[in-house]
Amino acid sequence: MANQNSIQTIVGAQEYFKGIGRIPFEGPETDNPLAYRFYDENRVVAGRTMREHFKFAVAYWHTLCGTGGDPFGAPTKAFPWLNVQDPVQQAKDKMDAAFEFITKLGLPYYCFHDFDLVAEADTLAQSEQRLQAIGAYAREKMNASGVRLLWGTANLFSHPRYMNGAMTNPDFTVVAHAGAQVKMALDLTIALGGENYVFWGGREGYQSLLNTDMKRELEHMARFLHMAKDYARKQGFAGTFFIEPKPMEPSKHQYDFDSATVLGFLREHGLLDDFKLNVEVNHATLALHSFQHELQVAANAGMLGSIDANRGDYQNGWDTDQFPNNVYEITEAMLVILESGGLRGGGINFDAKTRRNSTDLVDLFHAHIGGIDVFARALLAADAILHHSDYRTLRRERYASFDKGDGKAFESGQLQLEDLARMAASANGDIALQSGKQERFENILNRFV
Ligand code: XUL
Ligand code: CO
Repeated sequence: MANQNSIQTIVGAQEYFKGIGRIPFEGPETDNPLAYRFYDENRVVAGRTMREHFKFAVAYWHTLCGTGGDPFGAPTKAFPWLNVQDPVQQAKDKMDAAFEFITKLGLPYYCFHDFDLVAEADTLAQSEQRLQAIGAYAREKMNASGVRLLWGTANLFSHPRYMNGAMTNPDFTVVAHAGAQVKMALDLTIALGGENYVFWGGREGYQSLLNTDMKRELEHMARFLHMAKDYARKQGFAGTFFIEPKPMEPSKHQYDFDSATVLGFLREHGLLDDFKLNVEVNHATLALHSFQHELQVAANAGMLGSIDANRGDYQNGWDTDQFPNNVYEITEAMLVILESGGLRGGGINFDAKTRRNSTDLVDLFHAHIGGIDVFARALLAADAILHHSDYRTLRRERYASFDKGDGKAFESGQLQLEDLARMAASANGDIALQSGKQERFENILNRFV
């Protein structure tokens, strides 16, 4: 990855993060706040380097575009790359800042929505011209830095035209417009060698069922996804499509509620071969699941594609998108990821924002360094739990009665319900209680975290 010299070639006309160089790995004992303590990109854990395990990505929307406005107040962050008003020049300045930032962190990937890169224009044709201009610039930056595109997506939720949905809008003219936008976003993603493409349905859902034909809207969504997939495949896109589940916000109820709901939808509509899941921490908790649960549901189906990394807040019930800092929560996640053989096609995208009052540019570094180190630490802990503790043995032992005899016959489908009745009758209610040992399992986690 880029050393100090190559960083100089990537910094644009203006250096935005002055005084900050390539973030080094210095180990757990360092006092340097701008160093990694656990993320040593070349360190091999469970057969892969940390860099390969995670495929960390910077999220363009929060990190380059999120200036801290909220429903109660104005933006707080004066990002210098937003100073120029001309949309294409502003987009180029922003991209200079993005690549300087990603390269200084030493991360391999980024992710974007179409109109994070450059402001949407008044017409589709003008928007397409702008996207092509910034796409060409991105290509140069990617070649110079070696940074790659983990996934692209289209913003189908911000513009007022999408207030009643995009793919699921009751008005066909809006659905068609969404189609044009997705086509452009796919073209751009493919042109930039994007490895995956994401659908997150912020407005694909409803506020009231009284005015909603849910069945029809879901069928429209499936039809739309098939069209997008067919188009991309025709253009030679070999990557994976991800659906990102979320239960609510901004819609009261979103159709992609959680992993189980999305899996059912993909299966019902014949989309399992091309799509996988992009699971986000704070979306899992909004669905009243743990992150680990959502990952496990996806992994069970071989559908764990990618992760949007962040965290929620225990004291409130919305999508706070904070940077991950809970090693215990992420260790539980890394257990699922390691045991299921890793993410399928995707990586770890920091879909997270610094707080509104974190107004220094260096705060963006602190946030990412912290999140990256949490994942690295969690990987080390999870690997140790799997290989240097009796965690797996203890869990397997709980199911030992299915490894032989009648239990094995049950598992392999050789028994009828009448057989269970006969076996239970001969046991005559003689059932020894088997402890679940939850606290012992929790102690193993704590020992390695
Ligand atoms: C919103 C969210 C999105 C998607 C991409 O909660 O997570 O940023 O990740 O559209
Ligand atoms: Co997300």
